[in-house]
Amino acid sequence: MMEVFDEGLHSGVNLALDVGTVLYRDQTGLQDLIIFENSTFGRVMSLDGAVQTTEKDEFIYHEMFAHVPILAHGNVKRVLIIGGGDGGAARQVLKHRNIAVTLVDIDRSVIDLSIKYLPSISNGAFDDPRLDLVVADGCQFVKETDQKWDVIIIDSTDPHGPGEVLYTQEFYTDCMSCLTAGGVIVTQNGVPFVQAEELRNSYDRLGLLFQDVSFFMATIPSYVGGPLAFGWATDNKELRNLSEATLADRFLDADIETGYYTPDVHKASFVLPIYVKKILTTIE
Ligand code: AG3
Repeated sequence: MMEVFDEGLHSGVNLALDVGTVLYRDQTGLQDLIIFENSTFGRVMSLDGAVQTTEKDEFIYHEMFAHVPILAHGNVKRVLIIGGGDGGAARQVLKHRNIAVTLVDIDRSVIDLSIKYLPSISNGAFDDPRLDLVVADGCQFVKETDQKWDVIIIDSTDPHGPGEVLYTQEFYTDCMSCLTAGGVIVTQNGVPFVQAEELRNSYDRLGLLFQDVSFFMATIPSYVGGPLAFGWATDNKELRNLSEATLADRFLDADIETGYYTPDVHKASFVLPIYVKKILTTIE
């Protein structure tokens, strides 16, 4: 009998994945980490029982996380990634010339094991001289730093365990204070169909701080329950309403290869269906 990985992240709906070879399974000291082979997704990494990333579909998540804010902003020099120890977001950011990245992850083991067992995801990002790696608590880091960034990517786990603090008002406020004028914060905000409360909480909390707060979505097959929402927070309202032609010019100029992102996918990703809009507007 083949072993089955049962995700157990949400109540009432479960992702079950066939487990082939198990490459790593242990406690990192902070989280329960497993990396295994699956015939559809390739190598899969899970933390505390929740799928974080897979070899085959990581490009969707990481491309949208990086290229949407960078190309919307248009003049990004510095990007801060909180979490993202697999290096996937960093790899996408570093596809852009002249951008420096600071990556802050709390768990050194996630970085080391991702480099070892999921090398295609970072694909050398950790050796890039433009990347500054900091192994630290992201919350403390944004509270204490006096540096500023144009884009902050909060590539967190879901709001349980060590990732929970990365959804608080205090953390968002500290992030805001290390953003350059007109900068953008993007967040991993869960799958709205099964994580409505998380979406609403981030919307309300970010809404207290920024002029323009919204979400864009993408379907990542290994995240069960429908499309995932990425949070969008900035004081520059124009960034969400750029023409497709402007985005297309920037994309062409960036000269990067993608497997999901295109300027029209970018535009369309901000169109929210009614069930998601209702989560954001319903008064309880
Ligand atoms: N961070 C997002 C994990 C989302 C997990 N949610 C889920 N399985 N529904 C992953 C880190 C990738 N760099």
